[in-house]
Amino acid sequence: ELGDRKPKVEKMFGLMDEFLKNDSISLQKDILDHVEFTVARSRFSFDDFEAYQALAHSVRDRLIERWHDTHQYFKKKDPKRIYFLSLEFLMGRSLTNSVTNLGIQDQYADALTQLGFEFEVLAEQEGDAALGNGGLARFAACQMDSLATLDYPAWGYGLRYQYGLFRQIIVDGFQHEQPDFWLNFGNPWEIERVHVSYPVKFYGTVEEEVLNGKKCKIWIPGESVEAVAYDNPIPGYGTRNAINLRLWAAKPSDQYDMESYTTGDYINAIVNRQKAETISNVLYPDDRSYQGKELRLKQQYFFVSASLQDIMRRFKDLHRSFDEFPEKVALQINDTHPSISIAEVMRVLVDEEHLDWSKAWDIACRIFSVTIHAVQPEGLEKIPVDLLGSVLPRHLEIIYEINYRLMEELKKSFGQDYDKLSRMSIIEEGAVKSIRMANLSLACCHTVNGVSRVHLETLKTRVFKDFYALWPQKFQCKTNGVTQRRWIVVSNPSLCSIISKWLGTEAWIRNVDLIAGLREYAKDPDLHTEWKNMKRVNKMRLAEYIETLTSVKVSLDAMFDVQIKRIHEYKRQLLNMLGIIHRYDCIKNMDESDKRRVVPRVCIIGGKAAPGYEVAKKIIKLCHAVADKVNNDPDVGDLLKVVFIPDYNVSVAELVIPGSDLSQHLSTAGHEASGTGCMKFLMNGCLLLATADGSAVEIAEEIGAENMFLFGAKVDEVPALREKGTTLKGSLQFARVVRMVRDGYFGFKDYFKSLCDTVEDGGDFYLLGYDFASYLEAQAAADRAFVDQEKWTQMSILSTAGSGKFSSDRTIEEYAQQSWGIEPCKCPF
Ligand code: KOT
Repeated sequence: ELGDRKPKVEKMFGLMDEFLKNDSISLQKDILDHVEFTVARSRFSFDDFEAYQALAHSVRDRLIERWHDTHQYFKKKDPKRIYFLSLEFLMGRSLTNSVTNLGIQDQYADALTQLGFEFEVLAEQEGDAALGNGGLARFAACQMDSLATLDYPAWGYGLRYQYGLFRQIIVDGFQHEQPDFWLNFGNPWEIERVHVSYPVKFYGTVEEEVLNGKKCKIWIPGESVEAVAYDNPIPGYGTRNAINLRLWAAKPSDQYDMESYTTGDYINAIVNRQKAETISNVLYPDDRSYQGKELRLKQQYFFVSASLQDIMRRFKDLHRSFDEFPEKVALQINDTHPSISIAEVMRVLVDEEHLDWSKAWDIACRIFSVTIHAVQPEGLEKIPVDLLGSVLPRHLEIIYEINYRLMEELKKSFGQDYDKLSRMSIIEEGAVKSIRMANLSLACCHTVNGVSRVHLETLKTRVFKDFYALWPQKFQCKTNGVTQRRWIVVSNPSLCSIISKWLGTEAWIRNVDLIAGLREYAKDPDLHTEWKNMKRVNKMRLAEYIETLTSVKVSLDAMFDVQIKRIHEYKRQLLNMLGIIHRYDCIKNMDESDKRRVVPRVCIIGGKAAPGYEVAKKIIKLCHAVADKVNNDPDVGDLLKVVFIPDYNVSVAELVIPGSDLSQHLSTAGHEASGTGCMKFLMNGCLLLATADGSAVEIAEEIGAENMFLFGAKVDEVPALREKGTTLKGSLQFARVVRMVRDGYFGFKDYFKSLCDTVEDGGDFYLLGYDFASYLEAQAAADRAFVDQEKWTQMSILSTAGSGKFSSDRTIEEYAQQSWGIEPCKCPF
């Protein structure tokens, strides 16, 4: 409230420069000012971390400037906006990405050199923002970068966890989890918005009321928690647009447990209040198993309710009638985790805005679309009815009503086919009666997106077969992509310069289709020289990192063979390990002249296992057990090294990917929805050894199957192979390597027994035995190709040249046009 006081706007403008200046001197001054006044250290005495903090704050100022302008412009133009709701965002570090996208990286590098610092060294001071588990969350981060770069009026919404994904430490070869308290030293990239906050309610009862002669329901909640906004500006590249990622933190509400105060229990009342904060405390680390936990449901509703209040407030600022809502708002839900938002929109429109049910449902159906990342029906989220009824009683009623109407509609198409009706029902009967969040999403969303062509096919023909028969037009393919800004420009600057030099332009950074222009030079000896140098320097950096972490020295002449991703049985890190054991066994049985023909390898594996996932943890231990034996065997020397990189995260990926020669993507066909790691390797000119699964199928189409090493059973062969079950025996070679593990060749005999059982004794659900022979052939083909370095380099160039389709810019354009109906809104100044 300013009362009578009038701000002297003109005077204020006069005092401020139009924009912050980006010349070297101004940047140096700004950094020093932040050292002194933000970090509160003397400018004559500060360390690298403090220098990083000051640097980050000066970058943040520049981000905020553009972000203000963008939002003012969006407000003025009022275009249809896309709201991207995701429970997870895996942003990684922000510094280098921000200065790159702002286009002031050289100026900053220069300013720091003048001050006696090195940009890269300071950038290393930053910790990762790891508010997500894996593919789904990194996909959300890449989407934000593309949305900003392509000038779309977009907002991201999520949760500001105090603890991100656990840190993995390895003790005696076993994974241990430690909390990631990433906010310990402050987070310069976020802006706390204490005044942007909304109450979010839980529990309580539902009562009936008569309003204007009409019966209606009101929810009398039992608990209220405050959601406070933390804004994270996301700058686009080559544009002044910067969009917002708004993350919610839980704070006690003033109304929280008022009773305890009035009964005089002051201390306990305060202690109880603090409990509210637990909602946004910690990220769930199991990425695809649902345990029906109350806290998880509260997290989902908490961020959904706050986001929708924010979205509706923004809409109501400019519009009177919800009739216009679908023209101004598109809501994208990242998997079914935010799908309680469908019931919440219905509750607000019907109970609070007093719209008719059918009108409200029509609006909901026009605004929502969903991306499914799961492949198996078992991967679909279910919430026990009792739990939902207790935490969100009104929402449960609404879901029942949605289901009742859905069933009535289905009966019109399918008559009394009760089997089908029960499969399609949102309510699952059974020992634990549950809500099928995917069916709720399918009933409402106008578009259901699969993340690769193979995946969409699985959704249509298996997972959602019945829904596909009814609503084929809802199902769309939006093959994933990754942002070339982070995965080439930021993480592999030498490759970036080579590409720009040979294409004669930097335009590919915004228009990645141009990268195909490299094909023309795939055989050019000069390009080959530059390409090989780039790879060697990146390998050197990776080798140093490996030595620092694991004390293993590796040869730069060896093929760097990498598998980095979450540890899962279906991703078959075990197949990789068994392949390594086979290689080791072969070397052990060779004479010296045979050994001279062996292509030396450094096998690098990295990834986290969910804390309760025993089999995955055993695979990690096996990596270490094998590494111990192999790396210390004088018969082997540089011919084979095995390295497990601990605590795999986004910044580790940025270091490892540019230094890899070969990358492995071994999922049993039909199990990887898409895979996005493979796209990052592809962009960086690493050759792919992969099954014909997820996006690898499309990669083969783009670069030619002859430029990668494909192996294994095909998607449509897998079910029949499984049928054969116990009669299906792996090769003798397979039996031999499994036996080595069983017999304790690498120690820990009893511990590994159950791991061996998963691929033998009639088990082998993921068909490691069946695929083993073909896997070894693909590995042999990779060895042969590596010997011919000219050929290898050519394949590498063709991989980068063919990676254009896998930019998230393409993915976002498809979403914008086919699902959201939005247009770019470019800030003109
Ligand atoms: C999460 C919950 C249930 C089922 C699956 C998931 C899931 C899937 N989490 N991450 N994913 C991955 O998402 C990526 C982005 O779409 C895909 O590339 C990858 O194949 C999925 O495994």
